[in-house]
Amino acid sequence: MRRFRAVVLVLLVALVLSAFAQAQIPKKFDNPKNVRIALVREVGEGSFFERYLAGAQSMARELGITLLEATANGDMARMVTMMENFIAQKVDAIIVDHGRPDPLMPKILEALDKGIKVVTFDLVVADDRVPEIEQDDLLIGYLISKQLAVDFAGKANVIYVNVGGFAPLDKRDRMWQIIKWRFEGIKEVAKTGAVTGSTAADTQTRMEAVMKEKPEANAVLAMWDEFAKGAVRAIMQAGKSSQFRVYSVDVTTEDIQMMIQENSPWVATVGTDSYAVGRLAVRAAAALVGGEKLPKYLLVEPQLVTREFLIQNNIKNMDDLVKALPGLGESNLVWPEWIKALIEKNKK
Ligand code: SR1
Repeated sequence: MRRFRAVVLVLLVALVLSAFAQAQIPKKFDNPKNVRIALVREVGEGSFFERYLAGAQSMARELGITLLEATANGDMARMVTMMENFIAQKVDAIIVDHGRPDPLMPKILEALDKGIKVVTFDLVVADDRVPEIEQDDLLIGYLISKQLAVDFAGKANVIYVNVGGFAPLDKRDRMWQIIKWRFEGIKEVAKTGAVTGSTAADTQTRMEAVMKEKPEANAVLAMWDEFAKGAVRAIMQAGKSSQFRVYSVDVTTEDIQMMIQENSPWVATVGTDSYAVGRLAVRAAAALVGGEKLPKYLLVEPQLVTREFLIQNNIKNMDDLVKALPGLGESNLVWPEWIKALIEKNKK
């Protein structure tokens, strides 16, 4: 009996010690304000990226760390300079957000060499030390392209709005190519799109011209919500809502409001909540600084959202949508015990 009690006691102590060890906040976070994480972004325009940044800032606030943010507005040379500046400042981690691998890779390697942790969002990096966050863009491309093909029973004349050179857009494009191969009556009658800094307005102008050139078009597939906004405005202003159905990627409150408005041709979108993605990016960077080993691929699962679903469920904004589709809420990726403990500690 005495032996049994001793064994139970040892087990209990081990259990308590292991829980304590798991939740032990790394020394580096004794004064979390001294942990500096840089967020270097290629693109900042539009409601997706505004919401993403708000999410990143909220996570930094909860962790009590310092978030330094810089946006290159599409200028790759500027993005490289921003990386150099943050490396020179000896930040603890850098989140590299979009951008091209060729110019950025040397700077990523330099950062790693100097002990700076690196995580990317929407940038493919051939280095096992660098976790990549993405919204599972192959799945996004598949879900939205398939929705279009099935809704149109395999026959549509599609204006495709997308551009190459951005990792998420390239991945989505792969799936569109497969859907066209599978459904031969799905025709791409025109392709347009550019990322300009005023992408929605410029897409609207492009779309006005394409609609005149291709009067047979009856669908739009837009691989970014900024593209979709421009296309929807052009269609509605031309009074052609009944001729078109618009399919897109991303979802924000602004998108929801455009989808539910009367006569909106915007019928479906596939996306995640970029607020949760921004939070994940900062959490992942902090976890690396705290010594965690993360998986190479951190995929946030996207969801299909239709106009019909929004209207039926009286959804008017992202808060309503997350309540109706909880899978869109906080990501369950990268939650080591000590991060939870740090957040709790900061609440006191
Ligand atoms: C210019 S790239 C735009 C895309 O980046 C993010 O992946 C968003 O989903 C957006 O569609």
